[in-house]
Amino acid sequence: MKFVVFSGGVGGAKFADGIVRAVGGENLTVIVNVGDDFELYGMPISPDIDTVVYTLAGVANPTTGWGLEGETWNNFERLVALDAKPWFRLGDKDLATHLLRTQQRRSGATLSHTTQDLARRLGVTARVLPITDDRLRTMVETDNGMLEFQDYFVRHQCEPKVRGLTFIGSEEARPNGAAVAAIEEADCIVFGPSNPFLSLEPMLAMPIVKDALFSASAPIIAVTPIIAGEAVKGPAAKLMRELNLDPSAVTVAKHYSDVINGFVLDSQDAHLKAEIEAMGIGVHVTDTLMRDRDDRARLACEVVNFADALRPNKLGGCKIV
Ligand code: FO1
Repeated sequence: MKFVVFSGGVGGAKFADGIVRAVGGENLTVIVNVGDDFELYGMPISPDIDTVVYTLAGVANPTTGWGLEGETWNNFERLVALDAKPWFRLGDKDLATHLLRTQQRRSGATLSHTTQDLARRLGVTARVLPITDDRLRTMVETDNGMLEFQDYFVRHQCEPKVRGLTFIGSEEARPNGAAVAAIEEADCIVFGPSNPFLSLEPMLAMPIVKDALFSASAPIIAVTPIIAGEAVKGPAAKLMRELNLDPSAVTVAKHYSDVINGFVLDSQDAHLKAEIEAMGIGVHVTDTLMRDRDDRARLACEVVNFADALRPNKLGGCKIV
């Protein structure tokens, strides 16, 4: 069984962790957004990659979802004391990841290599692949002008009104060959409950990735990141309103409708099922909120069984380990 999960940060990472428990890490490839990546103090930072790796390693910060558990902030507080006005919180432990990656990248290693290396050091069994080793950057067009993603998301706390999104490099960047092969060979592809516009769209905006999804033989299932008109985490609903879209699961399904066969809808939105089915998309209704690790595994297992129902050749279901 070969599973592929497309992930941004926290939501997709938690779902991928559930898939590991449902089918085993050796059967999972997580393809991760790099549109949020940027440089800080000369160090390359890959927030979504780190969130996925830390979550799969069981060491993610349970409160924030990003960064490491048991973190201390001496370095950040020192920068404050030096009046360096830091705005992006790199914890003391997390800093080790960035130092290591900076050293490796300066020696010529690709982001794929540094990601694989970090995952191995942390004992992650799933394969974690950045969507590309080339430059792909999300730019947010706002009332305050064009902002780099982390400038919008962290420095400005998603407050500026969004007018549009641009993914620099989406046309030119070469997708990760292993990611394209994983899509082609997959038995099941899932778009995790990440922000469809900020986290998944940078990857889907890459023509070769979209083409690979169009020709994939596996069912493609999206898990809703919107419940009862609100995002589980982050600015997805606010962003949708600012882009004049109705912040609902139907809008998410419509957004993905050219590629997906299945949609996982939250029980609170069960009344929207028929509207999504009318787009020719199969719908599974369940509790999609992942409060703890058991929720992640239960949701993942339901998605595996839903995928099986959508496939002509059955995978044989799922048992949580
Ligand atoms: N998000 C914040 O809201 N504030 C932060 O200071 C912050 C620091 C940070 C450090 C390392 C890391 O891997 C992620 C971090 N994030 C922070 C999360 C991250 O910037 C966003 O959640 C993602 O880019 C969106 O998926």
